[in-house]
Amino acid sequence: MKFKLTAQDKLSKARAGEITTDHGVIQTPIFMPVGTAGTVKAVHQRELKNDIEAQIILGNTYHLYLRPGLETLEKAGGLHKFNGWDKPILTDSGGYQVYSLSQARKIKEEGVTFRSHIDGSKHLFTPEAAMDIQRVIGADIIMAFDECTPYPCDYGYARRSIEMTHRWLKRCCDRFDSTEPKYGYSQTLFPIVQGSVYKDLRERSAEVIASFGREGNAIGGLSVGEPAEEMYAMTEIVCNILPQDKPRYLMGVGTPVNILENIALGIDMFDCVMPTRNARHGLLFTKNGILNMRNEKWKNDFTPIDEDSDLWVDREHTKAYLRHLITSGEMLGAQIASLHNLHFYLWLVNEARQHIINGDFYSWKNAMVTQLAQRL
Ligand code: PRF
Repeated sequence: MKFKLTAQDKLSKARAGEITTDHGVIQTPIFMPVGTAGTVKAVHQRELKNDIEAQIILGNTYHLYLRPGLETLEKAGGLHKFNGWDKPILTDSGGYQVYSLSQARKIKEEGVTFRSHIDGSKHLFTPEAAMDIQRVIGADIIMAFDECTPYPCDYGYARRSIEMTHRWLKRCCDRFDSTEPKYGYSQTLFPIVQGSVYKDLRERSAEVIASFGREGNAIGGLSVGEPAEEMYAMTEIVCNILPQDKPRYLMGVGTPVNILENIALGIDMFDCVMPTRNARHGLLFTKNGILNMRNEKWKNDFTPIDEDSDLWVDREHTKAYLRHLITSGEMLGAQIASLHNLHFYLWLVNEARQHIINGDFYSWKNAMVTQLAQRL
């Protein structure tokens, strides 16, 4: 993997760059659609590629390990071959999904034991297992096995937790560096900064993470219920410590406004289920705020879904039709809304990139944040 900084904003810490992987180039800042189980829910790979020009998608170790399982993924030749997506993929390590989805989990120094949310079967994830599994899945960028602390989290727990996450990182690196990729292209490992909402813990974690000298770094444990101002404060502290010349990935963030504010603080990569999950609930992101397609007011509105958009479904179909699909629980409603929302997120980060390159990011960002906060 290579990272090249293309431009840096003068009035903020925003950067534009380019990550090069063996599956192609990613222009940053970037948003990565979440493809938990090897599919971005309700969106076909061909739509991701041709209609919204997604550059990288995310997969989840936890889900893929449980289903279809490693034997199938290895026989397929890895996730790219299995799902037919030939551009970059990033996998999360399971160090978050285990906490949010599985039952009866126990966190110990060795790793985390948990029960599958699918069939209740018992499993153990260790840092070594998370590396081995991600070698089999074959993502271009793989994530370290960490503990994402809940919010709120008392100081003592958060302090002990980062120390364990750092020890786990050492084990991840040892395993990763002593094993080879399985499918002939290279993989890289990103470590994850934790530390809850405590300034000194975030500083310590960022210093330790940076000292590992990996090709990119991530920030976890944010957007877990803390006020946005606390999230921004933590991002700012951590970005001041993480190296300038490597990509920074803020995990699981967030709303369009969260993304713009964090780009301004120096974040290059984002992922979040929000555009796809909200789409399935009938919520559409637009430049002028959120539209609830379940609202009665769209019942006979025969204007296009989004007149500002250059996405074909936004022009081809009316609000009244999409409202009908969504309120009737039709699958096509979820498909159209998901494509719309992902297109909007990718438009937003690409606009941010162009404004960083043109040198007017800061004023554009402030105007856009105001516009996005409108209530429709
Ligand atoms: N750790 C990992 N994945 C994550 C997170 C984390 O802290 C978050 C927190 N927002 C989302 N996804 N491994």
